[in-house]
Amino acid sequence: MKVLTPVLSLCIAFAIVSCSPHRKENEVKEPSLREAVKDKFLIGTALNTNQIWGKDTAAVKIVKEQFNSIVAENCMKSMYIQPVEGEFNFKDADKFVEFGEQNNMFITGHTLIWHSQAPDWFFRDDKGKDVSKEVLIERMRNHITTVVSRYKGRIKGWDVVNEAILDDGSWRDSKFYKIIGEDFIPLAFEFAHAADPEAELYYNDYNEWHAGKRDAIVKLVNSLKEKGLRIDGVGMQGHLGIDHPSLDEYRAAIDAYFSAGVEVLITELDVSALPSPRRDIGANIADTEAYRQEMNPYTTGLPDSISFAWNKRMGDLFTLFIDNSDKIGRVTLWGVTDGDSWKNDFPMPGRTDYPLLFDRRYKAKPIVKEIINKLKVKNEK
Ligand code: 9MR
Repeated sequence: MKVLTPVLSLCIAFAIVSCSPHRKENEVKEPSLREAVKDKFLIGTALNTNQIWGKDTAAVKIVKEQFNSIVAENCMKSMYIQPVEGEFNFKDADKFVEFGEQNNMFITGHTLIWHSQAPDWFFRDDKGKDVSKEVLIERMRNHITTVVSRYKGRIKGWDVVNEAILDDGSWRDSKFYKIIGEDFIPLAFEFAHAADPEAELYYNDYNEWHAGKRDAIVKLVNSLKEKGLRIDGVGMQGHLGIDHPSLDEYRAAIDAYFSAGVEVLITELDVSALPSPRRDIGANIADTEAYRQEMNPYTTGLPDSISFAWNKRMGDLFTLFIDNSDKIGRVTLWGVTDGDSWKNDFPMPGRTDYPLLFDRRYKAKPIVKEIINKLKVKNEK
């Protein structure tokens, strides 16, 4: 080996020192959400088909870096997955599950039984009349069994029934309820469990902080348990506004579900920054209103005051979730960027809303760092 000149040796020594861990201490990369959250709860996002198929590369990058759990925003709903009786279309759903497995993510199936986005054939006979109770039960059994069995052991949790209860605690008068009665819920849970006994099973709804709805959901959980059926969690969708509902109402609902013996999942979180045409807006897509210019005030960006209020609200919600992480299994955002959000069209079409953690240019909002800091502080305690 050649003898090194003193000058060269000095240069090498300098290079080693500058690469040493001490020198790098100030340059430590911020952890991502998924790194900072550790095992407090899963942190998830809904994926649309552009993301599932890798077309929206910027969003896919965010999903892989920041989240450890995914749910399909639309492609597993019955009108897409079984548009015609007996003809299943698993193309998007297969790709979605593949994405989750390749990235080592917890995969949730959304949703098996929902009055909305269910194809008409589900409830009708060949003369266009409502089918009998027996026929609808068989259709439910076949749909649930086929879909859940296909992803047995791969999809770890299912939104089995979605939005069956109204804010006042009464049953929604859906076709499932009209034709079968309230038994459609235990039946759905029974069929899902039979198809994959290992999968977690959830009831999922919006406005579930509303006292009437909350008490009815607790009653439902108890009755499923009394029947010996499996229910692991209540999904609180979390389509919220800046100042409504109160954190106390939200906390009371988390406590109530946890006390009923199930875990709480925040399943579809978004916080609208826009004025709301009415209170308790919820998420019933039939409740849309005609566009009004004055209800769409921030088309070119949020004023500082609203941005501040939005940030505070999202921060307060995450503080609540972190403080109650013993009761919460997962927090899932309903989309990656503001541009993707369904809130741009609900409850009024064509507005510009700002409900998610990443902006329209795929940039993390300041709240992302704040949430990471909150998680870091909690980790150190
Ligand atoms: O975000 C979804 C949107 O793209 C669809 O058009 C809409 C149709 O029903 O469903 C949205 O997601 C809903 C979810 O599946 C269930 N809870 C309410 C959500 C918002 O409507």
